Amino acid sequence: MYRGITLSASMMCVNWLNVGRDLEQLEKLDIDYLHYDIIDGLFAPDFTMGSSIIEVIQENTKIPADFHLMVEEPSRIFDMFTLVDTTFFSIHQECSKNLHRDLSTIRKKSGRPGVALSPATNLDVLEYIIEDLDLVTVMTVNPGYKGQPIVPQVIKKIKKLKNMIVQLKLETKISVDGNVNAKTIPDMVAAGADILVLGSSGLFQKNMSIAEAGEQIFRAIDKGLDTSR
Ligand code: S6P
Ligand code: MG
Repeated sequence: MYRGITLSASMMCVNWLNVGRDLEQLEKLDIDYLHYDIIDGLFAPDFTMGSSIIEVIQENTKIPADFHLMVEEPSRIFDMFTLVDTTFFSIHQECSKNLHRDLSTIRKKSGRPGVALSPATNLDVLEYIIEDLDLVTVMTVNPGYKGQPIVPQVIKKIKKLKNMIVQLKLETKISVDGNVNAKTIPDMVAAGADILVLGSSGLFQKNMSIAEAGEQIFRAIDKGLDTSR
């Protein structure tokens, strides 16, 4: 946590030949969460991590999990996961036929339910569900790949969502996912982002250590918080 902003490292962006070293550096930087992207090749292209990979990482760290399922009918695979009271668990609104039921199941399994929204999905879909959420994951790129440019309209979406949460007097957190880096963080944070999912453009940059990238990110958060006042 840096000045009230939660930091979640996107594990699909680690250096797979040096995962242990990356984990050590993430722990040194006091990263709050590890973000695990699970993709089914249907809702979003490509494949990422399955249970065997996630388990190896979890056996080697105490950093809590922030799951992001980009999976059609996600309840089919809920049993794959062990959830505890710190676990963020986001499923896509676009993927669930019974969103309220799925979120209730996540809560019953002790997780912290979240809804993820692709860039083009309207915030209206949250109207009858937002009270049940611990977080909303606002996708700032289209789901599927690392290294994509931000969809610029999402900044006004974050602002609108923040207003909705404030008006309803809720504690729901806003997580932003995709192209979160020194350039984009000031606007995201000023718009109301609480959780930053940090990937290849932010924390896992080529030619820069995780510690150095972390410093850049802290300065960008300062910039965003100082302009929002
Ligand atoms: C994308 C996924 C994300 C990415 C991350 C990439 O489908 O949900 O979590 O891993 O956002 O970060 P970057 O900086 O490469 O866009
Ligand atoms: Mg993600």
